[in-house]
Amino acid sequence: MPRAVPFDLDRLRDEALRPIGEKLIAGERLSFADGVTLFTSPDLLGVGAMADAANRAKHGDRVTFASNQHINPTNICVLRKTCVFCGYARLPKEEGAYRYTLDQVLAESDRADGTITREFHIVGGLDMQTGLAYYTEMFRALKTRHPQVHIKALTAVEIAHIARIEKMSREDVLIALREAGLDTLPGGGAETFSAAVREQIADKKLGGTDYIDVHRTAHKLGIRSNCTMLYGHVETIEDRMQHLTMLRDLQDETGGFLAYIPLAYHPDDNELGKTLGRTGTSTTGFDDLRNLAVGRLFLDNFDHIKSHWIMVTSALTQIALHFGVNDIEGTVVREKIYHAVGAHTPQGMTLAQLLQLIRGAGKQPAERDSFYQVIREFTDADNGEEAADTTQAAVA
Ligand code: V47
Ligand code: SF4
Repeated sequence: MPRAVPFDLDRLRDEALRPIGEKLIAGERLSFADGVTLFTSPDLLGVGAMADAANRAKHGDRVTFASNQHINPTNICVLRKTCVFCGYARLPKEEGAYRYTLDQVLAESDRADGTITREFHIVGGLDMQTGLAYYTEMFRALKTRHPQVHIKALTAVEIAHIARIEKMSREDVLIALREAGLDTLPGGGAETFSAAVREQIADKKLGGTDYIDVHRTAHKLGIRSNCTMLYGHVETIEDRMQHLTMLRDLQDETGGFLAYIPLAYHPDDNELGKTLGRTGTSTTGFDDLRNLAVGRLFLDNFDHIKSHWIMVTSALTQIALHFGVNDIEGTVVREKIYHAVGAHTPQGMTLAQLLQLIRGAGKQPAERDSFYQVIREFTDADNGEEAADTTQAAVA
C-alpha cells in the first residue's frame, strides 16, 4: 500500500483530478485509468502539485545526485537498421564505427582519477565481437584499477544479446558478470514496451516481457537495477500506462528497482525523426514534466524518480524538482548516446553547477552512492571545493 500523503485538494483546478487527490490523501493505489487522467488533464500544475506532495512525503527537500562517468565501449550494433530512433549505432564497416580495446576503456576510465566519480555507467551496442569475455575482462580490470568505483553496466538488451551469442542462460551471464565486478544494471533498452510501438520503432529488439524477465532474473540474484521509458515518439497514453503498469508490477514482486527515469525522445540524426518530420526538441516541457510527475504518482512503490538533464535540459530539470523528482543524473563525463541524436546540452556538469541548480530550486543537495545511500550533505556554505571536480577537463 502506498503511504497516505498530506495534500490540499484546493490546489486542483481540474475536477477530474479530485478523485486522484483523494486517493493520494487516503494512501490508495492509482489505477490505469487514473494514470490516463493524469496524462491528459489540462491542469499540469495540479498534477505536479500532487507529485510534489508525494515526493516530499518520501524525501522532504533533499535532492540527490551521483557523480558518474559514462563509458560507451562500442557503437557497433546488429540492430542498427531496425532501432529507427537510435543515432548512435553503426554497422561494423560503417564510417564512425568503433570498438574500444581494453586499454582504451582503461584510458577512458582514468578520467575518474582525482575526481569524485563513484560510478561507471557502461553501455553500448549489440556487437557480435563483444561477448562475455570482453566484459568480464573489462570489469575485472576496472575493479582492480578503480576499486572504489561502482559498475552499473549492460542493459537488459545487452544481457540477452550476450546470452544469445554465448548460448548461455541470462541467469548464468548475470552470475558471471557479477563475479567479474558488475554491481547494478542500468535501465536502458526499455523504450516503450507495447508490441505495436516496438514494431514501429525497434522491431527486432528484445520485447517488453523479456526486458522485464531479465530484470526479474537480476533482482532474484540480488542485482538491483534502474528502469526507463522512452516517450514522445509514436506511443499513445495507453502505451505509456501499460509500460508503467509492467514496471510497477515487477517492483511489487521483487522490490529490485532503484529508480525510474523517463527518457525524452530526441529526433535529430535518426531515421524515426526523419519519418516523423521532426527536428530539434521533440517533446514539450509540459510533456517532460508530466512524465516525471506521473512516474512519481503511479509508481508508488519506487523510491527514486530521476531526471536525465542531458535529455530535458538542466533548466527543466530544476523545475522538475517541484514535479516529483528527487534525483538528477550527476556529472556525466563524455555522454555520447544523446549527443549522437541532437542533444544540445553540455556533455557534463560540474559539481558547482549541480549544487547551484539544486539550491536554486530551494532544495538541499546531497551526494549519494549508487544504492542511494547519502554520502555527503552540502550545507549552504559548502561548495564541495575540497572534492576534485569531475568534469572540468572532460567538457572542454
Ligand atoms: O535505451 C536512444 C535512449 C537509452 C534515443 O539507468 C534515446 O541510470 C532519446 O537508458 N532519443 C539509453 N533517447 C540511456 C539510458 C539511461 C540514461 C541515463 C541513466 C540511466 C540509468 C539509463 O537511451 C536507450 C534509449 O531508450 N535513446 N536513442 C533518442 N533518439
Ligand atoms: Fe543498438 Fe541500442 Fe541503438 Fe538499438 S538502441 S541500435 S540496440 S545501440
